[in-house]
Amino acid sequence: MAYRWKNDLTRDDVTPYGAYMNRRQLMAGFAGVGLAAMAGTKAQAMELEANSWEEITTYNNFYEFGTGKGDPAKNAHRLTTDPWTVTIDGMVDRPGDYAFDEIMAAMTVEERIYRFRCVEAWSMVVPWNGFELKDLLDLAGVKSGAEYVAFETLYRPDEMVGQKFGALDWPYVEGLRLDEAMHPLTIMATGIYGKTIPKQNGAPMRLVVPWKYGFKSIKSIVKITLTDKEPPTSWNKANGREYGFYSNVNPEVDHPRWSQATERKIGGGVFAKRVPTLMFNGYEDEVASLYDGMDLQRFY
Ligand SMILES: Nc1nc2c(c(=O)[nH]1)N[C@H]1C(S)=C(S)[C@@H](COP(=O)(O)O)O[C@H]1N2
Ligand SMILES: [Mo]
Repeated sequence: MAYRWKNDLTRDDVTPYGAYMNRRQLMAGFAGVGLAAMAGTKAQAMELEANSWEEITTYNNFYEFGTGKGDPAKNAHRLTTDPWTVTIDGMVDRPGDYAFDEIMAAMTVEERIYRFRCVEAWSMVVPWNGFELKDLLDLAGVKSGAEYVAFETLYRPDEMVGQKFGALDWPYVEGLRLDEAMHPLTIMATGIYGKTIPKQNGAPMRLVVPWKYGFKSIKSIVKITLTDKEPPTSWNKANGREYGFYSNVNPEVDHPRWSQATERKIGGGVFAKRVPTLMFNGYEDEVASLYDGMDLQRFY
């Protein structure tokens, strides 16, 4: 069953690139006329527009292919994604190597249009295609006593040119609490705009946790481990004071070096101004209860 949530982003919010450009030109035409009048409803509507294919696939963070925003689009073509195997191990009933094709045959892929908020304070809206992580974990069978899920990206420096440099400790690793991993909003994305997910976006399979900062959404996953201990995570290892395990989007908890109260929407055009960041990135109704009683300043 498709999970229903209070979603304000529909297929109608996904604007084809051409129409999007026309609209930007149209907005530019208005610029001198009635800025104040435009500020209300129209600016609000713009906020919900999905980003273009171009924006989503050329402005990336994927340090395995370089640290520049344009590096992944330039370098990721070297990555071999077929064949692809995902090892699922640890506290599961059916540990083993799962072929990507075998996983896909067992999963139901659907579209999820989600806000995506990087800890660097930029954001996009992405029409993902994917399946619920819960369904994959059920395939392997989570044993009682498991409390966390650890994820690992491929380590293959021949193809991932950034891995020749020490920008991060390789392989990239991430983790979730089991209840976060089982939440119906948490997906494994295998596509964007109904097409196979591009390599720079984490082919063939990457995590998407829409209420957390983007770095939690680990790309090109080759290993998933169920464990009873909080697993190490790449950015926390790199700088634990700045990046915590939870990393829930929270406008009230600033990064030590910048405010998280607002964000810059990629491709905002002439009206590009920072917009307020939403608690749990706008998914508060769905996920706040996961953190009942937790001090969100302390567990950042
Ligand atoms: N393996 C891996 N996963 C990663 C990253 C990375 O460098 N390596 N960058 C993260 C960060 S910081 C962000 S913001 C998102 C970017 O996803 P996108 O390029 O699809 O927008 O991927 C995340 N997943
Ligand atoms: Mo990020």
